Amino acid sequence: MAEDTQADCLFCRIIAGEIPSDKVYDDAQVYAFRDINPGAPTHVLIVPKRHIRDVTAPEAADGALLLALLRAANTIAQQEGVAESGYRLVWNVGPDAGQSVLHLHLHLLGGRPMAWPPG
Ligand code: DGP
Repeated sequence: MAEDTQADCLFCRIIAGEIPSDKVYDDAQVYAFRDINPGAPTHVLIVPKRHIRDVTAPEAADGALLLALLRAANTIAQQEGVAESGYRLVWNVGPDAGQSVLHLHLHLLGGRPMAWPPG
């Protein structure tokens, strides 16, 4: 996956603190904040601090970072009180999925029952 912070990337600017966000988690590799347009009572975006464009070109070297995202998701689910009630982790990829930001991010949604398959 591509690296480096991109000055014109919305999520890179949020991670850098140039654009305000409602932080819910922060560690050396991962930053997470509330989605500006929540689709559920809990809707958190879990983002690698290193700029990675999307999930379409993973490399072996990214394995530890992908694990860090999942570990952060587990921690956030506990923090948000949805670990027991359940939650959904979503990667949107491409136009049909509605992907709008080209900086890898995992959605964590919970706090209400959710239909499957999604609409
Ligand atoms: P996706 O569609 O998977 O690319 O998700 C991008 C999400 O990012 C979308 O649910 C809305 C959210 N979003 C876009 N701009 C901002 C912003 O400036 N702040 C926050 N907190 N979320 C944003």
